Amino acid sequence: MQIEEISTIVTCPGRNFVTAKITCSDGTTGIGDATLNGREMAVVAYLDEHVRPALLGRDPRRSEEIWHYLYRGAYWRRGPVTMSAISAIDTALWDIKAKLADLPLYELLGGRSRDAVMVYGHANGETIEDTLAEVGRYIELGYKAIRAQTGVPDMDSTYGVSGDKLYYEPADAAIPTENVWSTTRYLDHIPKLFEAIREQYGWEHHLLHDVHHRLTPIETARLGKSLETYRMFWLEDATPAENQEAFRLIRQHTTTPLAVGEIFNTIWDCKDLISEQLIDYIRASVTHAGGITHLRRIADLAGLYQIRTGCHGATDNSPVCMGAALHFDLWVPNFGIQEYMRHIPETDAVFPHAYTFKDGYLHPGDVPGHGVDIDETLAAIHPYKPMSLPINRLEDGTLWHW
Ligand code: GCO
Ligand code: MG
Repeated sequence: MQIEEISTIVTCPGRNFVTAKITCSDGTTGIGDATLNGREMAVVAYLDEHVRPALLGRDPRRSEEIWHYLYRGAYWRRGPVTMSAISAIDTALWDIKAKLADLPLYELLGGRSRDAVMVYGHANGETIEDTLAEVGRYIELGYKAIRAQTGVPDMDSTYGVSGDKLYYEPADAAIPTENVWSTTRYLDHIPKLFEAIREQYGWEHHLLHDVHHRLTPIETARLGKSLETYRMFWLEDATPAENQEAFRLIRQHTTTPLAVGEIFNTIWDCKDLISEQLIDYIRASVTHAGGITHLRRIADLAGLYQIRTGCHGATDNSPVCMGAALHFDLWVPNFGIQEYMRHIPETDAVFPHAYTFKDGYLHPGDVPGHGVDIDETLAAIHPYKPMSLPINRLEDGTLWHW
């Protein structure tokens, strides 16, 4: 058996998605998500120009060897473009492997370790009152865990706050939108949000918050301390993680659990954070951290240190990523939580899938493979639209972290 064709499908049913599709000589197909928000076409070129020619004719069952062939074979290791391409190929190969075995993917990983996967949804609003109402909506939908974001007074825009409540999409223009940021206003405001949520809804639900890389380490320490009384499930990406040592300082000051890693590509990006126990949840995803083959390696390393998984699951992770992630989550022994930002109905129509939501949990379904398909005819009627993520400036115009 050999790889007969590898194609890339770019579609924009509301937002851009890149999907790699592998067809084998026996007719079996598998797909993987290759979406890199705002840099989609770079991954398409990587797949079409460099990966496809090198893989045609190879045995699709040798997914481990192919992973190393692509990782080492480029000489230029790591980076989001390379790793998104490798991830897509790896996911498609696992999809194929599971279809050949006629089993749901989670069975190949070692079978299920739990009944279903706890997910968190995104409640957000312009004001604390708006966010409170949204938290109530998620509770009614059955969610056990809710991420809460709110607008900050006298700041025109805040990360995580959107007009369209159930579907959040930050990539909003071809040339990056410019936002303005004030750490002082933000730090004064956020504890009030969680105080209000606990006051109104009590202590039954897990609460999460994403800072989106905007604070310094000592500011993070302060925020973590001020949120301790509200028993957060996690505080996410509070400071940029290129400098992993920064987290030592945060750890010395607060017991609020920390989550990092949605932009990480490899085990090397999280090695020190994990081995020094500087975080509690690792956010790496199937799509950006090397597919199933590499993500399970990261999870196993994390397991040695009682760090649990909390995979990135924003709208830019396509339903193909979500399906694969849910098989991974159902298996992974040190599972923590899965992010679940709902896709709009147009996206769901292009990607028919077996996963289902019930009472705050997702289940990947039991069909062979990862259970997600792509309707190529429907995909073709939604052509690619150039879109970028915003940038962020301080009030004096200094470029900051978005
Ligand atoms: C999250 C993320 C996203 C990112 C997005 C960028 O926690 O879900 O921070 O909202 O901003 O994935 O492409
Ligand atoms: Mg995030």
